[in-house]
Amino acid sequence: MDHQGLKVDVNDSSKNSGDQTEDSLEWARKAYEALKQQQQSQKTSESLIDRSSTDLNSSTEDSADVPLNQDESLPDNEDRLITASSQTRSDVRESASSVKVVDGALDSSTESIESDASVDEPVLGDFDETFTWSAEVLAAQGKEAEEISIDDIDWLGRLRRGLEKTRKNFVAGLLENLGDDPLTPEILDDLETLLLRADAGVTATDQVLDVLRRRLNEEVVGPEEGLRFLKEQLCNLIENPIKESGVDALIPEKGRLNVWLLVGVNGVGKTTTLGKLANLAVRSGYSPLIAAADTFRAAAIDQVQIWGDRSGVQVVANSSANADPAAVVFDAIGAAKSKNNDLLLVDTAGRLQTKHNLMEELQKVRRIIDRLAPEAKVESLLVLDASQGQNGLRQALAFGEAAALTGVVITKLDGSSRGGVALAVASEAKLPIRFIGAGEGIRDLRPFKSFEFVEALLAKR
Ligand SMILES: Nc1nc2c(ncn2[C@@H]2O[C@H](COP(=O)(O)OP(=O)(O)OP(=O)(O)O)[C@@H](O)[C@H]2O)c(=O)[nH]1
Ligand SMILES: [Mg+2]
Repeated sequence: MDHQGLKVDVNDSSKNSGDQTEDSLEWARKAYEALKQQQQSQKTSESLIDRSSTDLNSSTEDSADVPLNQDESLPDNEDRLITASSQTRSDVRESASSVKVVDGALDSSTESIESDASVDEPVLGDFDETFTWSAEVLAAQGKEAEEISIDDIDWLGRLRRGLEKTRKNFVAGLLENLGDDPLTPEILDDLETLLLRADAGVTATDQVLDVLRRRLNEEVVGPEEGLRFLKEQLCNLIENPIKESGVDALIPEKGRLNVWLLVGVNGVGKTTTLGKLANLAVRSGYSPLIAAADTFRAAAIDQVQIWGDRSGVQVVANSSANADPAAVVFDAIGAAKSKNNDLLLVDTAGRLQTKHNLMEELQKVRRIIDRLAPEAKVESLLVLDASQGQNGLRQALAFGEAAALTGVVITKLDGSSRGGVALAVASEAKLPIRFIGAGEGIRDLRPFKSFEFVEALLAKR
């Protein structure tokens, strides 16, 4: 983990903790003020846009709810979402009212798109403990107080809330044991139990404990340093597969077609993740297209269509009974090429690894993509329900062969006490975690950052 850019070193042991708290608070206050101003100027510019669009086209009714890329002026816009470029409100509006592709047929009506994405639009909350914690996490990643966005703060709050259950079991026990005294071998034994209980898996737990025990053999380790060192170890472990992949964050490559397949067992959140990704992509200035390749359940197409509509993203589907998923993907690639979409999100049917024919179906989809779009950048993302913990992971690993997995999306971190499964994903599946979902809302998904995850997992307060 690179901490060189630290603006506020929350772990600087040369400072006494009173100074640190003051520094962090001061930084947080500055950030809060900057965000307040940002929100204010955004409101003003929004009302200006609204007024001018009403003047220009008073009959346009479908645009009011379309997500707006909030802070185009922000320098860290690219970091905030999954991309570099920004999108104007009118771009989004255009895509929202453009041609829809359903059942392989073109429907050029500009019917009103029901978009409720803005229901989740983050607003600046109070200057409270959640805010100061989130600000601290951002500061520790080297951000300037003026650089952060409401989105950043909002997400960290969601992430921390999402990990509450895991934390309650894990951190409460850990801190109770740690107390004010230096680490002891007994405390490490307890930590081992806690990690296993949080579903971190045997491999990851052994790895972390080995390093901690070795350190403890060499010197006395105080509780603060113990916690810092533990966080560092957990971060390193999760980062390993990400580093090995050579790609820090999964971002669609501009100027070429990216195909992201979402695969996994039944009900883990594939379709929901696809809907959230489509929204994130639109907000990030991409032009996504959705392939409804879950032809197994009749209702699946409707579900995908609703998600597509929420972000104004077109859906390619074939509603005839027993439609071949590979044929849907075939049509979708054709549509994406002709319309210059840069990201094709493919929803697939949930399946168990024991269903041989379904696994073959997945391979067929993969072959079609490779044949039809050899130039495309293909990602095969395994969607994993955190609440299923290790069991889910084991089941899911069997996907590896058929789907040539390149990464993992962890969903349902909210409400799960098994957030530690992220560690098992890294150490056992050796796959990079790319996104995490912590809620059912359209914005409850973000690119995975190990530092933020570990901080949220081990947040003291
Ligand atoms: N709490 C919570 N619920 C989620 C999350 N992601 C998905 N869900 C819920 O999980 C349920 C299943 O989600 P789907 O997206 O339909 O799952 P799927 O993998 O597509 O399911 P199949 O297509 O039937 O295999 C829905 O009720 C979602 O709202 C999450 O991050 N948090
Ligand atoms: Mg689904």
